[in-house]
Amino acid sequence: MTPTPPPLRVGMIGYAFMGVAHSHAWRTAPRFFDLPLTPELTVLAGRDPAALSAAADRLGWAGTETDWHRVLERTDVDLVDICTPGDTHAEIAIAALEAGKHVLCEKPLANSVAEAEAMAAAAERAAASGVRAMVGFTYRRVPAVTLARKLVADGRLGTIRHVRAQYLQDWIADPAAPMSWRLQKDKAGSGALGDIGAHIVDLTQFITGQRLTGVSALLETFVKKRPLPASTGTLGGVAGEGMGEVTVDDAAVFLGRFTEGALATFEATRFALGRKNAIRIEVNGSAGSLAFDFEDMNVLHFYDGADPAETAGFRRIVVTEPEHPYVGAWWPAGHGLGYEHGFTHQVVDLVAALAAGEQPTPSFADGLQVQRVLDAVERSAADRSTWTPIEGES
Ligand code: SOE
Repeated sequence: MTPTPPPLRVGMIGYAFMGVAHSHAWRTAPRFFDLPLTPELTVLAGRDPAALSAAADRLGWAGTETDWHRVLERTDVDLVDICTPGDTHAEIAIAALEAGKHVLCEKPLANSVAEAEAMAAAAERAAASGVRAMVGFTYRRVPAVTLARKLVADGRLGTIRHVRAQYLQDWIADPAAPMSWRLQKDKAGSGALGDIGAHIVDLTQFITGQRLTGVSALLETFVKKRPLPASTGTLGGVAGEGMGEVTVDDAAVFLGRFTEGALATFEATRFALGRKNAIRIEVNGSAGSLAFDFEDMNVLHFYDGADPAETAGFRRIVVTEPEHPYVGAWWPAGHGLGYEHGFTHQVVDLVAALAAGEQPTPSFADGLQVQRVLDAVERSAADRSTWTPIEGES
């Protein structure tokens, strides 16, 4: 019998949508992948004792703490997984790193550049003693996305000319949709921009291997007040009575330029009726093109400019074969993966890096760089000096 690899004892803070996704990943990863460390779901933290204990039972956590500071004090915790709203990330992550715990932190890294800088600095200090920090830009680990990056790195696209990225949802398109912490600046930092725009900033940089050098942006809040729901729902409802003020953007649109000169357009909105979780990325290079849509997440479209004109066309690669990234550990060829698998792959890569004593990616420094892009978008949108009105229009 092969011996069980040593444990990686996890303490997780928060158990809403992301907490559920992460719990599933911690439980599932060692059942499908040969991991060098065995994740143990040691302790779950939250403030409401009854709801916490019910969540711990349902999600498979051995113990609970109603104060996150206690998780950091525990000697039976090796890694702290932060699944709380953005306003708590910096405080928890920095304290956890200073307590010698590895950290996995949900995206976006923080609510401001200043917080993200402090987190990246704490991560750098901790790395000197082998303590690691990673930010959870999960969609990098969708096999079709990982394959897209590989095709670019292998030179199959040549020089990148255009990047087109959209993250489209519609869960608040209805003005009667309830208030959520995701719509409050003090909790979330920004709106569609940070919640979903951050993903496409990270994904386009990940796929192209380049970074954004500048942006020009528009932000809009279409619905300024929303009803406070009687109870919290799956997307972080803020319970109360009457109406609450929306203090973040509902939609973000921006242009960008990448380090090697590619032009880019970005769109992040939760008002695209009919689009549920449409992360659409298209990359055009001198030798080929790629197109991906998360609503058809097992597929990557690739156009090879070297194909003879007679048969050239986008080929639809069904990314479900054992040769594709991560896929071989799952089902027989052709059976497909879903939203939750990205989180499992995130655990797989994180555990591998920790066991090897290496820096997992994306690092807090990567998270800080995305935060700087988000900040530049907000500053650009606030500065109307480059807006050029059309004569005769108001
Ligand atoms: C809500 O817009 C949300 O849950 C994001 O917060 C997640 O990061 C994304 O994966 C799905 O949509």
